[in-house]
Amino acid sequence: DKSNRYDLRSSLTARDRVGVQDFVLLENFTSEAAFIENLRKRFKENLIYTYIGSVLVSVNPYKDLEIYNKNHMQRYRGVNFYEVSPHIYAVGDNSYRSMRTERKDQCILISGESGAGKTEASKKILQYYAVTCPASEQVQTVKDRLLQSNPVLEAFGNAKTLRNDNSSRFGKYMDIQFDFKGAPVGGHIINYLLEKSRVVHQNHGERNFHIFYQLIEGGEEDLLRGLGLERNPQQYQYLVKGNCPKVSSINDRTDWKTVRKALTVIGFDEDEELLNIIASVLHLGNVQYGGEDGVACITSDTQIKYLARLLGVNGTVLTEALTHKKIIAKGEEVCVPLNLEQASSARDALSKAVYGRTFTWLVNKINASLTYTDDSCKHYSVIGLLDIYGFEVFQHNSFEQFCINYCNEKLQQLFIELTLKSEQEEYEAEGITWEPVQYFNNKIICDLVEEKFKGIISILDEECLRPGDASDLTFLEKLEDTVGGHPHFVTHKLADTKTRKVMSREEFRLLHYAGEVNYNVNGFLDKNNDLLFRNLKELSGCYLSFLLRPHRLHHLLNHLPPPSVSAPPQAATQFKASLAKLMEILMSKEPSYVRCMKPNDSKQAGRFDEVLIRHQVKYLGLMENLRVRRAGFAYRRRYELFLQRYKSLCPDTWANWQGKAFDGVATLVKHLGYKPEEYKLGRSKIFIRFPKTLFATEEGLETRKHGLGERRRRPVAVQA
Ligand code: AOV
Ligand code: MG
Repeated sequence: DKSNRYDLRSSLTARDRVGVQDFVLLENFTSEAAFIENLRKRFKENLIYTYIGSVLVSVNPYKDLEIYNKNHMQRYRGVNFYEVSPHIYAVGDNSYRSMRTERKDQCILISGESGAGKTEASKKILQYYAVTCPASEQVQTVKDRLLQSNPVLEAFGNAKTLRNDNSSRFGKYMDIQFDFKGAPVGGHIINYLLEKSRVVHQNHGERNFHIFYQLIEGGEEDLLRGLGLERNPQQYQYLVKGNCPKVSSINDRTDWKTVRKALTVIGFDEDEELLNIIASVLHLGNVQYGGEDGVACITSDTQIKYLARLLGVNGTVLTEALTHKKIIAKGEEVCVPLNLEQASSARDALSKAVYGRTFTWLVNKINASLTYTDDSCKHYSVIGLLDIYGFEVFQHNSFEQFCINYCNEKLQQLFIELTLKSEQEEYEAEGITWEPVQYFNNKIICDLVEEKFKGIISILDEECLRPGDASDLTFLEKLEDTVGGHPHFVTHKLADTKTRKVMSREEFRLLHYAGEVNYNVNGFLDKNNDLLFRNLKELSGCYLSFLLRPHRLHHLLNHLPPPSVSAPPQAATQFKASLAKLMEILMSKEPSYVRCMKPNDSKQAGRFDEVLIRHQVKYLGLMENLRVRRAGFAYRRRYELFLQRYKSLCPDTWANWQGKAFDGVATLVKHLGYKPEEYKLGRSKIFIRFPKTLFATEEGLETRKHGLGERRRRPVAVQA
């Protein structure tokens, strides 16, 4: 639909008000101030999307914009980037078209800090495919399931944090599989390290995972009675730690209905058992200990009764497991009583393990429902969507933030490698000389975290495995000894006086690409070990086996570490390995990028906090990105497309150019009077060095359209 096309001309005429839709068209492209001014202008006009070449920059509007309806989706179908205003749909469509025409797997990498809009962006892309891709009846089921997997995973894997009311507490990579006709026929999700500690503890102002509140606020009377739950989140120890049962932007009751429905669409027939588990975790949190001489005993058996019933386990066995640990001494199994502290942490460890495994199980279940069963059509290509937890800094940062921020560091590394690499390759492929651009490479920080033997994770593992006096503090000392000299690592002892004032003796500070974060080492060893006492492990095995029909049992058991034969890899090492695998997956595909930004820290619509934005522009490397893009040439376009657009400007190409597109373009630019330093002709594309050249050509097009009599010259054209 050509009438809808919002192209360079309209951006030209309205440029003063709405800025440029692609930063490469900025006159003063090295000026950060000009960059931010362009963002601000557009943001004020509700134009939250802007390109840097093919990278989409998005600023969270914190309000619903009327740009996501079906008409909008249709407008972006099969249309080139420059012909319509920038949009997340354009990125989705572009990847889809590349997949179809070049038959190459694609991936869309969405990055940005916590609350910047990554999860929303990934949902919009999925919706775009669900609406615009061809579909048979069977495909419709897959589309529905793909869409409905979101509310389910968000209920169990998202929570309110201080940064974001709907913060993803797990990383998610989703493949959407397409058949040869381009219809989505299946999907597959890989989840990364869920923040399990949230099940048992929340910082002030934060909540547990949404599902708990949804169940309590929205669950039907009968259901709650059956589960032994009261309609009051304040009753549950696991829900009161953050002192934040309600969130104004969240309606737990309606969300509950949405989740229930979504579970049905996915074909979930065991939601009763699933809810039993969720309720059990709440009951488990209310198990209180008392006791003398340091020996823990359970003070009331109300919870045990519920737990025994809900989980179908023997109450006595459960009580024993929550107050004792089994160890092997001299080849024999003995039961040792736990003290109060040990017993509470055993209880919490059980809750975390149960919740974590239930989450994994849920993902597997969704994957099973997204598996394409028709064998006649095995050939598909995929588009992968990556939506991870964003970079985050709190007052108190722990092991979880360490993992989350490390993950962001890896993703930034990938962005740097691939954008620079692909740009370089394009110049090479087109036979044009490449001029390198200086940029900060965060590989040095990735190495600090993950290097074999001497990276932070290795040192952490070493302390975790070391028998004797290993503790969180000895871990910190080891860090000082090993990486103390690293330019991106600081501790209280190593800091200058100014930094020392804002650091405790239990912290180490990493100078991440996105900012400085102090990590408190308290709990690092335990969280990395992620151990369950033997008997709890056995118990949680049968605990969860209840959830599963026999034929599915093996599936879950695969996720249980083998009972203490050899120690499983530590949490951080597992995470590192899964991230390495993720990078491999992403490298094998053709990437597109969405860089999300947060306009303010108060989740407010219309507020553009320049300091905050400047910080993000810096660390996302957007200026470097732009400079690389502009290193030689601001603009490039395939000969065919360039000719088609501007042929009317030259009498020789106007009517019907019969020759090669290359020759047509050569004739055209000669006629237009392009100077040799203004452009280069590559193998398949014309490269234009300055935006003003292109603006002048665009202006010519406009003048032509309005007739030669009424030449409407704009300031930019005078400049040009
Ligand atoms: P995140 O995924 O990047 O943070 P979200 O996608 O959850 O951030 O966005 C946070 C909130 O911002 C959403 O709940 C919406 O209220 C609002 N928002 C984001 N994008 C849009 C949009 N395009 N239009 C309207 N509102 C939007 V995290 O998961 O915390 O890293 O870890
Ligand atoms: Mg998110």
